[in-house]
Amino acid sequence: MSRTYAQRAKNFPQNEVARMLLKIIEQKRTNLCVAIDLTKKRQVLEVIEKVGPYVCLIKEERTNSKDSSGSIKGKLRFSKAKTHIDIIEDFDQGLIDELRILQERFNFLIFEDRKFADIGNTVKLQYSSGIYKIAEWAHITNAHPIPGDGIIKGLKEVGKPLGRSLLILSEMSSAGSLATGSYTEAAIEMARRHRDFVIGFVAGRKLTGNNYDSKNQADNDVIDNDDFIVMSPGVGLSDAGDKLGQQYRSPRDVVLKSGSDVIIVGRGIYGEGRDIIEEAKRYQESGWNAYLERLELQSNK
Ligand code: 6AU
Repeated sequence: MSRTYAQRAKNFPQNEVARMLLKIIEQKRTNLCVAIDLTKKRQVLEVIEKVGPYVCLIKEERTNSKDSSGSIKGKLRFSKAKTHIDIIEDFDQGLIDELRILQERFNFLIFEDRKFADIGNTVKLQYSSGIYKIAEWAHITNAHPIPGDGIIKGLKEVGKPLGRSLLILSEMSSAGSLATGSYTEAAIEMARRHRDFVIGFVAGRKLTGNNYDSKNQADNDVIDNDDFIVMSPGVGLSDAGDKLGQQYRSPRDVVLKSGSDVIIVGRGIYGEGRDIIEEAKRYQESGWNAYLERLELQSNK
């Protein structure tokens, strides 16, 4: 748990997406994933654009350039955009093309939160075909473990040749979730059986891995075969929840106390009346500071 994101890249020799993600997180100093649950193409792109200028300015900052007011702009705000492609009313290939352009410009990965939940043969078709062709453009997607190993095998047949990766939903942030106890344990076991495709979990806390903090560099060079990237939704700084069962915790709680790696934030950033740029900055700082605090705590042990 004490290892930096960059050091952990070696724990994912089979998953380029995991290594890319850890590298982006470290380079841009952000563990924030923005969840874009909006129904119009334009809205989706506007949210990305609003946060995007900070990311662009990081490139300028790297070369030490300044904006017109003479001040160096702040660091990037997100490393990963999370989509729900099937809620977009005016979806077309143009959206995917624009997403790709923004992704290259700002250097983030795309996570399609599809929550697959069917038998292997069906999810294979849902992942590769239909209108959305998710596997063609999403670096990461997710699946419920409820159907058993077949769901991972089916998705893997499509995604692995394309260099994609999968997260398993082993816990949920909503009140009354059934994904607890032995269900969560079984989900972890399932992920362990498919390390060549599964890079982590959607969960509220760290679930696996060696938590040791060795002072011996040789120990730290050993690959931790049980390391998974944990991404936590249900993160909010201003609200305790919504009217439909969502429950929020702070980035500090999620990253420092629960050892999660990525905070997933949606309405906390673009909800009504919010200043998207300011909120993205607030969550990025909060998530990153919690991570630094975690590293500090571990190294003092
Ligand atoms: O910050 P919010 O509440 O506006 O959005 C949270 C996002 C939504 C949910 O579909 C998603 O996180 N989510 C997930 C994911 C990421 O799989 C799992 C879960 O247990 N809870 C949850 O909110 O896009």
